[in-house]
Amino acid sequence: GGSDDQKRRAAERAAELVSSGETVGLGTGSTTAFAIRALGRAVDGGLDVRGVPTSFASRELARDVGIPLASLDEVASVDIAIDGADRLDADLNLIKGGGAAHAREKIVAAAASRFVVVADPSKVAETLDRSVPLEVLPDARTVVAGAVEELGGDPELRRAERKDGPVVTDNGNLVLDCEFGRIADPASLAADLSATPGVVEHGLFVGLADEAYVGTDDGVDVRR
Ligand code: DER
Repeated sequence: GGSDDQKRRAAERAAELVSSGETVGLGTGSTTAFAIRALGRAVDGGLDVRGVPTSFASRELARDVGIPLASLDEVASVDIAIDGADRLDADLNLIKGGGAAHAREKIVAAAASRFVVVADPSKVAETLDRSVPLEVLPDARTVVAGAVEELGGDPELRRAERKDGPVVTDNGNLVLDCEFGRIADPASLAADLSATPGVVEHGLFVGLADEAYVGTDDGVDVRR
């Protein structure tokens, strides 16, 4: 992955977009964490915002840095959402879900008037070519795996690192990482995955991002 400096540059530039009085969607992952920390400093300096976290992790970090929080069910929309990505292509379509938070992330991203992705250059690809995480109802994992194979994918249950057995999401579901190879038509695959019973949410974010801030060694590359 990219360097912390690259991630920090992108994230801090995105955090500057947030104005007083706004509600901001707080994404999940190490890149967005820099934006959350920057917003915490801005709140100390008088910025008046409400943060809507997308995971246990981003809620804990936002609380630590003093950002006033609103829970997802308290807001009908957010003014701006800042979140990372595992991959982004030239059309700003994304693969997300490396942190298994993509179900809430997508709700917040879709509810945002402005969705800004923050990334480092290692995330950028011509076409999306990485496995797609699916959050699945636990009992549906076998039927969903079969449906994924029908779609040409290779599903793998995401194992936990410091826990026996699989990763369990903040919503109590499991994650299948599905390798499809190069994804030439993300919109079509996204539609097929959304139509698969038992899939709570997939990690393809098609047509959601308004802009991407890609941190480089000497600045931020803004893509719209
Ligand atoms: O889970 C996600 O979609 C995250 O945004 C994520 O995978 C990016 O994480 P990173 O900023 O730590 O690479």
